[in-house]
Amino acid sequence: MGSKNSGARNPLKVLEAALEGGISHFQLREKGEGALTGADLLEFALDCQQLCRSYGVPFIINDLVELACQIDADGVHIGQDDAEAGQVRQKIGKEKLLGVSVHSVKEAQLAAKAGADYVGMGPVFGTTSKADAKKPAGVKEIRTVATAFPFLPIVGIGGIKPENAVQVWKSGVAGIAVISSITEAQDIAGQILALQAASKVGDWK
Ligand code: 3NM
Repeated sequence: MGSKNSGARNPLKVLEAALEGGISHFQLREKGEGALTGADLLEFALDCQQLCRSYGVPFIINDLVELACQIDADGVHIGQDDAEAGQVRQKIGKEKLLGVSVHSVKEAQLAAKAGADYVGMGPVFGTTSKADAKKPAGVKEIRTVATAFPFLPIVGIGGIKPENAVQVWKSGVAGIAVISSITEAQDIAGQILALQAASKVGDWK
């Protein structure tokens, strides 16, 4: 999430509630109308980082490789239209997390070769959180990539809620990435629990 994803609520309070609720990673994605820049963005990023550190949760920055390096973030996530993954890996070093958004086996293969620790795939469902989101793709390609690269962690993204998360978990993802269904939830911890619990549905069969 970014500073504009929490509606009337303070984004740092929303992040804190999500950390308290048990999110495993946090990605700062500062985009869209009114997005913070310059010193304001730096301050917000440092506040998010400090909160994440206090919960021992990795803090990843979307797109802004320079900012990630400047504040020693735990990782960077880039899309296909951003910097080239191999160059980003060189820049951030071996120890940092690198995530790359992919939409096909070919893109996943290139990302893995360039040193990605995980790939993001989406949008699985319709989303209003990303202005330039592609058409909802469902989970078919996730299954294909998961089968082709069983050891490459895939994170599903886009329109994921507790009601539809089971099919995403079942497609072979290692994780799910969520903005609105957490930032808009009244009970943030309860929502996170429901999203996580969806990974267990059917396990006993
Ligand atoms: N990336 P929500 S979809 C940030 O398809 C982002 O790569 C996407 O927000 C992609 O959980 C998306 O509110 C938006 O749908 C995710």
